[in-house]
Amino acid sequence: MSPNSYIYPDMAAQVGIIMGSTSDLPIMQQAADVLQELGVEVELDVISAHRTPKLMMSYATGAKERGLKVIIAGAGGAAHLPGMTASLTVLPVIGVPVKSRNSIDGWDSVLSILQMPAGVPVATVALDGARNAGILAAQILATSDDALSERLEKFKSQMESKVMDSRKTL
Ligand code: RP5
Repeated sequence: MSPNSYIYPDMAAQVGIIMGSTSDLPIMQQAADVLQELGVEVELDVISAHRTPKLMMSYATGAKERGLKVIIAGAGGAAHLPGMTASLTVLPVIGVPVKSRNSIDGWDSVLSILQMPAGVPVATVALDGARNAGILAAQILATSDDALSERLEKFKSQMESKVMDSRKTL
């Protein structure tokens, strides 16, 4: 398959989750898991800004046309995938800095994703914060999806109940 004509099978996905390497998967899976809990269709792929730049370009430029609404991009070290993806699409991009094996201490991943130039925003979550990236993606989608908004309300009240219950165990 040519990297310039990459065809994704999951035409129903609303959120595209991409990561620089399979080594990011244990973290990035958490975004997919929470989105699935919330009933949001996702697609998951490995796309490297440095090792497969043409694939990144074709993914990012075709994402909106394929029906994606939000992209979550995770990478570590010199983490250029989220920012470069954001430069190629008008879809909102949520960046997940990963504390990867080539990361010095995590700050390199955080700052590479966070410190974007004016005009090209990436909504950056905490180091290894893929679960929050998934929740934020759902919240973005929920601005035009009442059923999802309802599910998010439930999700939040379950979190509240858990904390309230934990107070009783102290
Ligand atoms: C980044 O380099 C990837 O996103 C990953 O976090 C890190 C290490 O990649 P591998 O050497 O494990 O493939 O580009």
